[in-house]
Amino acid sequence: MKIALIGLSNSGKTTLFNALTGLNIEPTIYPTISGEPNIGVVKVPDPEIDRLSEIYRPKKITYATIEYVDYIGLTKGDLKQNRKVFDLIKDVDAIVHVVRAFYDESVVHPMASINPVRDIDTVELELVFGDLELVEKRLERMKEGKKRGKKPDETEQKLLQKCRDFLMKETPLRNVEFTKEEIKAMRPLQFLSTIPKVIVLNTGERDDDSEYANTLESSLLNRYPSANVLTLCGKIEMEISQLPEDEKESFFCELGIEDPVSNRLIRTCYQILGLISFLTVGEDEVRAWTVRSDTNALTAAGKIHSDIERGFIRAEVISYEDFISSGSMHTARVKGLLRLEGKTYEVRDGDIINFRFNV
Ligand SMILES: Nc1nc2c(ncn2[C@@H]2O[C@H](COP(=O)(O)OP(=O)(O)O)[C@@H](O)[C@H]2O)c(=O)[nH]1
Ligand SMILES: [Mg+2]
Repeated sequence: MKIALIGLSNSGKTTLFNALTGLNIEPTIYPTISGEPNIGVVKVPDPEIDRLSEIYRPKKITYATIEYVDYIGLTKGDLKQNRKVFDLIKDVDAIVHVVRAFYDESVVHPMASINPVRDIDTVELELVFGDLELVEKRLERMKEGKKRGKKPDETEQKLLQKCRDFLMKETPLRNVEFTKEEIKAMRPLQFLSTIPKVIVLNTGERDDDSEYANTLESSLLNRYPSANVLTLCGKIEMEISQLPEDEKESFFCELGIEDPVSNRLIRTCYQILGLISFLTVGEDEVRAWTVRSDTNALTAAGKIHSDIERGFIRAEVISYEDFISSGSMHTARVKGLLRLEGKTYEVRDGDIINFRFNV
């Protein structure tokens, strides 16, 4: 899974990137407008994999991974500059929009004042403008093709016009209803405003900041009922992420933080993207596989290897809970807890699966 951090300059993207990845890229006081993107791959913490690895003691343990991308800030009204960001993030699975809610006079705000609602609307609008440009370019190309005698694809033309109508009204395509066919046809176009989005409110580190953050969070949810909002203090999260493992725990207790932001953000993304994990176990490898929640056994097999999909016979399935309560695969089998499922079986979160196949 790939997640992009976006937002205005100095909203705390690189700070959050560090908190999420444990890396230590220097955050800057002055807005950065060039340079290379920061990319970090982290494993998805998974207690089930930990436990299964203790039981199987495999040669290799493979967690699901997330790739985070952090780049320059978006600029209001500068589509040419923003296109650099858009080109980099158009294929990500989710966008995390970092919104500045901390007050700090030593850190300039590109729009000169702290106003999270304005910033959210500004960034959303830039995504909409990016999509609008794309739609218009494609429609223009169709028109030119027609002049040269090429028959335009009417279905696509209709779809593009529908998108344009909404984008002109400043509606992100995420909020528009599309048919299954339309969604399929839209996928290769890589619209930005269809990408699922999490809003991260980056609040300050003082106690009175957290009260402000709570009020802000509820007013945001009033204004954008379908938004996914996560409130955190990037600066503190980053400091924690740089601590040695054994010190982290006590720090969390001290600050009353239940869970590091990296875990909370991953959970939120899995939820909004409708993702689940199934597991494979053995002496060679214990591994988590991330799939969409509507995945059937055949597609899950293909995720591991196309040969397994092609030669699929049956999936031998047991839930993680049933396996743990049995103590071993042998006992589970004797108790009849292992099920044989066919190609159309809908995989559930935490299923331990052994695919039987023949090639
Ligand atoms: N006081 C305070 N400063 C922060 C916080 N998060 C980020 N900053 C500071 O804001 C500046 C810009 O942060 P950075 O992560 O580089 O923002 P970016 O431009 O969005 O990548 C840096 O000086 C950070 O230390 C925060 O929660 N509180
Ligand atoms: Mg940065």
